[in-house]
Amino acid sequence: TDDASAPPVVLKLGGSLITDKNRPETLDDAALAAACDAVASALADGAVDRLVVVHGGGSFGHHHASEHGVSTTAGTADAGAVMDIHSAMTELNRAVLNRLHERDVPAVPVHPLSLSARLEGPDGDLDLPLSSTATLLGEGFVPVLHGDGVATAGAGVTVVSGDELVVELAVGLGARRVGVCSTVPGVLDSDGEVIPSIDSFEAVADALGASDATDVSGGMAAKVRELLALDAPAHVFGAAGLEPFLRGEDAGTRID
Ligand code: IP8
Repeated sequence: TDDASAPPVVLKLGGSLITDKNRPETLDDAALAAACDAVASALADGAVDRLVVVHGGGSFGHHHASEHGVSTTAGTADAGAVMDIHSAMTELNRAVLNRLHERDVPAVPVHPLSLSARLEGPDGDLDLPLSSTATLLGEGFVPVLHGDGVATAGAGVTVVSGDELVVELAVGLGARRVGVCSTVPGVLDSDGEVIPSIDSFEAVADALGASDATDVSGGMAAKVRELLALDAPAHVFGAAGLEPFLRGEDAGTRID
């Protein structure tokens, strides 16, 4: 645990998990508290020593983004629109931080809008410098990033999703394990059953209703494809899987 470059665990808390998606800018307090409890106890007893948290937008970011017609590929040149999205997301981020602090987790915010860019336009790669996050980790903090606006060459500001951030962080920091916690208990097959383990996209493409070639619609198929490409094992699980995941056990669907 003294090795400053020890690989971290990267955990995404889905926006749908920690907010009430039916009410604008409303937390799901019970779900957020339970997630923060699991994080705090895993850190306190050493089950996890280095952790980066990412959270999505849920009922905070998404309605502002869609009101202004902003998405991961459609940008805005309107500073007011950028502020609506960013302010809602920093408000959610503050709520997450507060609840972690209440449990003595040394969480600090890292805001992607101030850090990141799409240098080649909306379809290009995300540039996410990681020196601040890596140094914070080395100093014993738990960086907490979030879906946000992101400067995008030729398009103003687009949205960066929590899922994109998870992939960048996992690759850039050489994550040990990646966890994606949402309201679904895992990747589901066409009968609604959790698929325990996925090691190739072809094996599950039919079950996910996705064509191997094109998947612009995103959703779970795109997520699975990106998580498969990582070196680190990834798990997709629901609230009940968070504690086992943080303890190093399999939870939900293992993607590796
Ligand atoms: O909920 C996007 O993050 P996501 C957040 O992870 C915004 O897709 C700014 C709409």
